[in-house]
This record gives sequence, structure tokens and C-alpha cells, in this order.
Amino acid sequence: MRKLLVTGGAGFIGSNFVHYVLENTDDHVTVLDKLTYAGNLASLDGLDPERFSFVKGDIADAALVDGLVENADVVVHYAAESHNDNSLHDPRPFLDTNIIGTFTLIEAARKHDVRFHHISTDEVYGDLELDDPERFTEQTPYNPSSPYSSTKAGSDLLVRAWVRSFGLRATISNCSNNYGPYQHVEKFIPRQITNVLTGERPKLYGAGENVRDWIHANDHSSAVLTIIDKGEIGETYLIGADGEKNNKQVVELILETLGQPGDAYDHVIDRPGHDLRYAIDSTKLRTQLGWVPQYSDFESGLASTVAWYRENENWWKPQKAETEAKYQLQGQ
Ligand code: NAD
Ligand code: TDX
Repeated sequence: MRKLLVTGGAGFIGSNFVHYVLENTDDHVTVLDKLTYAGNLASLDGLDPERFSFVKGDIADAALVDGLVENADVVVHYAAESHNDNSLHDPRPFLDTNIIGTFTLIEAARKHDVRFHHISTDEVYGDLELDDPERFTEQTPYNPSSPYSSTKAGSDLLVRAWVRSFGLRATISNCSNNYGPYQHVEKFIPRQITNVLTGERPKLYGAGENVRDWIHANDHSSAVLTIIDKGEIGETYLIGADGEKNNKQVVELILETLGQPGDAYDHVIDRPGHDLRYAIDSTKLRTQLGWVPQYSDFESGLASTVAWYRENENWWKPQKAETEAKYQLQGQ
């Protein structure tokens, strides 16, 4: 039985990964999570105590991290400050967690020679024009736009340097926008679903023409496990499932799924520096490691996500009013 240390496992993608690992492998999982506003222990309810344990703590706490990493076979590093809008109003926690936290983890992984997988984002590559025939590949130059994406880019570069200079046994993955259960209501898709469910109108930034390349969180999890099992040390793999949609199309689909008129949304103030389009070419992961996404139909994946939020009001309701109050202050 392999022992995984999953940082940020009480967050959106981390908790989906923990469920996926417990359902599809016989690995043991220890989650290290600070339980910031974005962490929610309820996302890990009901897991087998023989195969799962939880430690509350900060990835920048070197003494705590050292002991946990020493006892792991693989570190899977999801923990981050993850929301672009927050990074525009208060960048400091993004530096502390995404840069110093990652540094703390890779120092421990190098000391104890533990296999490390670093989770990152396609946002490190900046953005593409709407009509650009190219998509991001592993060769695309880094060009991040926001405090969030620049700290994620910085953390990727630290990992690469630790591989080259210290022989850290690490891989990196950069994934596109995830959707699915357990995503905080500050993010685009859950915000709009729960707006409709609470009688609010969805809020589109600017004209709503920005394109995101959506992937279901389970497909992200299967890709990460594939890279941990078969990836080559020192390599970066892009993860994407050919799910490009503009924001207006997504809002219209959510409204349609919930039986509302397709134009029952508001345009609000745009995000400063708003990246126009992300698009991933995941050929390397598919051809070299044989990964195939299972959720190829965004409409049905979105419908099951809408159903999850409908059925799990207890999970999201406690954060909704505070999240919307913050957006309202910003005119969004
Ligand atoms: P999230 O905000 O939902 O979860 C982050 C988790 O990290 C929370 O549980 C939080 O409590 C924890 N955390 C934050 N700071 C911590 C610290 N200092 N120490 C320990 N735990 C801490 O984020 P998410 O959307 O699940 O993203 C997870 C990872 O995936 C991030 O690294 C993010 O950059 C990356 N990613 C996200 C997306 C996406 O679409 N959301 C896409 C690609 C990559
Ligand atoms: O209310 C909204 N209205 C709106 O139009 C919100 C919250 C967002 N948007 C737009 C902004 C983006 O174009 O929707 C798109 C998606 O927004 P977010 O959910 O904030 O995601 P994004 O900024 O694209 O970043 C996400 O994907 C990459 C994650 O939050 C990052 O952690 C990940 O790295």
C-alpha cells in the first residue's frame, strides 16, 4: 500500500482527487490542509479511517512538513491560494502559500528523497487570442498575467530548478479550468448555479467572450494518477479535455439546465487584466502516457454538477452570502 501525502486535500480539486484515489487504488492518503476559507472538511466526510487521515496545518510550516514528507512515498501538492479575483485585492497570501509553501515542501522532499508531483495551471502561459489556431503546449513560454498565475509560475520554476540542481524526483502538471462537485461558490460555475438556486441572476464579467477550456475534476484526478505512475521525472505534462467554451455559453447552459430563460443574467464590471482565452493541447500526456479523459461531453458533466449543487445545499449555503457580499463591494 503506497502512502500519499496530499496537500490542499480539503479544497475543490484536492478533495476530488482523494475520493478518486480511495475509490480506484489501494493507496493510503494523508491530507495536509490549513483549512483556509477555501478548505472544507465536509468535502472529506465518510472516508475509510483505515486508509485516510487528516492533518490541519500550513505547508509553510517547515517542522510539520518535514515529518509528514518523511513518512510519505509520494507528495501530491495541490494546496494553493487559487482565486484570481482575490489575488487582485490581496496578493500577499498568494506569495506565502504558493511560493514559500511550495519551497518548504520541495526542501523536505529533497531532504528525504521523496517523489513529488506539483499541481499547476495553464494560466502560467498567459492567454491566447480568440482566433489563434494554436493551443498551449509544454513548449509555450511562461507569461502569467495575475498575482495568482505569477505565483503559480514561480512555484513551477522552483520545482524545475530543484529537479535540475538537486535531483528532486518531481513531475509537474498544468491543467485547464476544472468543474465538478465541491468547488467553492466564489468560482465561476458554482457561483452562477447557486445564484440561480438562490434567486439571484448570474453575473458575467464584461461581454462574456472569454474562453476557458473546461475539464471535469475526475479527469484531472485520473491524469494526475497516470503521471505519478508512469510520468518521467523532470517532465511537465499539460492536462486538458478539449472543452473550450466562452463564459456566455456556459451561463446560458446553466440557465437552460435550471429551466430559466437563456438571457436572465447580468453583465458586471470586468476583471482587470482578464485573460482572454486558455486552450490546452494535451497530446504529450495522451500519446506518451496513454491517458484518455472520460467526460468528453461538457453538457452532461455540467448537468451532473448542477444536480450536485441542487442536492448539496448544506455544503455550499454557509459560504454563499459572505462570498456575494464581497463581490458586491467590487461591483461584480
Ligand atoms: P481551492 O482553493 O479549492 O483549494 C485550496 C486548498 O488548499 C484549500 O483546502 C485550502 O485550505 C488549502 N490551503 C491553502 N493555503 C494553504 C496552506 N498555506 N497550507 C495548507 N493548505 C492550504 O483550490 P483548487 O481550485 O482546488 O486548486 C487546487 C490546485 O489546483 C491549486 O494548486 C491550483 O493552482 C490548481 N489548479 C486549479 C484549477 C481550477 O480550475 N480550479 C485548474 C488548474 C490548476
Ligand atoms: O462571477 C464571475 N463571472 C465571470 O464572468 C466569475 C467568478 C468569473 N467570471 C469569468 C472569469 C473567467 O473568464 O469566468 C471565467 C472563470 O473564472 P474563475 O472561475 O474565477 O476561473 P479562472 O480565473 O479562469 O481560474 C481558474 O482556472 C485556472 C481557477 O480559479 C484557477 O485556480 C485555475 O488555475
